[in-house]
Amino acid sequence: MMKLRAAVLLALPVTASDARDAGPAGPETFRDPAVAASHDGVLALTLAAGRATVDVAGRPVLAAVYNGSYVPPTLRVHPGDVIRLRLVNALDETTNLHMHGLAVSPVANSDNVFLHLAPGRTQDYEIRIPATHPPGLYWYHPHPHGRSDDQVRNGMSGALIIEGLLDPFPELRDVPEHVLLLKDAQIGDGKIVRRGIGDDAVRTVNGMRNPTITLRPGETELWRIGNVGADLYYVLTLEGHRFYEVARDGHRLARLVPKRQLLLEPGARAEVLVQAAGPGTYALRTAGFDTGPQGNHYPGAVLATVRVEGAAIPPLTLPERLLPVPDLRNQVTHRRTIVFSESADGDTFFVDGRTFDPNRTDTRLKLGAIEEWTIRNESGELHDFHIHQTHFQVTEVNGVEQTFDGYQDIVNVPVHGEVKVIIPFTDPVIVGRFVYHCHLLSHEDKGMMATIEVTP
Ligand SMILES: [Cu+2]
Repeated sequence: MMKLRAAVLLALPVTASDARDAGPAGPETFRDPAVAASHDGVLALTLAAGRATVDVAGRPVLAAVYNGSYVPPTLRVHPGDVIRLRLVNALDETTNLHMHGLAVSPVANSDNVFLHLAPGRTQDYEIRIPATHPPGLYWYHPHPHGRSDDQVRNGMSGALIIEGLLDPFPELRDVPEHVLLLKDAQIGDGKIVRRGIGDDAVRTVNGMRNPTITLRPGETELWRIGNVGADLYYVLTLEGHRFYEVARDGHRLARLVPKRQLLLEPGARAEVLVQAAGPGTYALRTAGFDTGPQGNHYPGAVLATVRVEGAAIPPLTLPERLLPVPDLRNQVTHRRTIVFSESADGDTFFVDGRTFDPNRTDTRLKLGAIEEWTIRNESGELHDFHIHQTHFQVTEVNGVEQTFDGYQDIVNVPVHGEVKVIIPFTDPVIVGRFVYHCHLLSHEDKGMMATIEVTP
């Protein structure tokens, strides 16, 4: 055990200029998304996809959303629960539903992205969460090839939490928590519009622009932060503070990793402990970002203002170690290489030289395989690799061995570079056919997705 609180105060003294840099405080007080929680092992709910005028950054915007809200309910379930979700398609286009990051069945009316709902149709999904499922932050969003980007950009994405992340740690299990869903909106004439990636994007947290989050000096909170937008990267900093990363992409790390900066690729999540410094005002920012010579660059923004005030709370002593996570190196049964590339005009995107075809099976393997995939990016812009139904261990980035702290389900693939990941296809629940793709959804929609079949 070590006292991290002292490190926060001593290493990062808060100055007057920090407070000035925070920018104008948002008029809104931070609010968590609404919650739909399971009872007696069942979460039953209806999500209606349709166009509605919703509140985005404090103004009315016409958007395609779930249940008339830019930020739909956070689904909270326990391992072993079942989600019975009725999806109503009141849009004038096809949609469907994906549970990002869940290790659940990809067939029938479970997490099956090949299932599509025509306009006017209703589909009952049943998602059985295994009793051994890792606790943490996941998310849900539509996944109809060709329309995923537009639907998620409109606001069709929400959080899903499997309870129990901090349960093994008595000193942490009762810390207050918040869900911070990062979305970016391009707004014109009172509706969501499409511009170049990142151009004039309004960055929001739970649909609010620069809301104020208030903590007491020394108070510790768990922030579950999800990048649930379609295409933008977030690089988060909180003035005068570090993030203590507990989990990445819904997978608890083996240790609490202190970070001054959190990179959240499209689709990625980080669950972090934040321990408030002394009284003051601190900006939660995302930095400007450049995705490469063939890519996009866009400015940063203040996402939220953290106000620390009131009576001080004796800071918790944060544990250094969490629980061991099995290292998959030395267990690899097979190796393969996946190539991301794109056409010179940047309008068509390929996996292994082909665009997505739902009727073709690109990769076949047997349950029990633990594979090392080299994912190579032959284009001049970033892509982020994601595979459904399972997590992976990142072992190398551009030939540099990576520290092993835990698993993830999203990894950035550097421009003209490569990453190595080890993917376990060992959970019998994932038998079936599913997909892997770039999670910049505009790239996925333009072809950068492939199919995989796991057979018993
Ligand atoms: Cu991409």
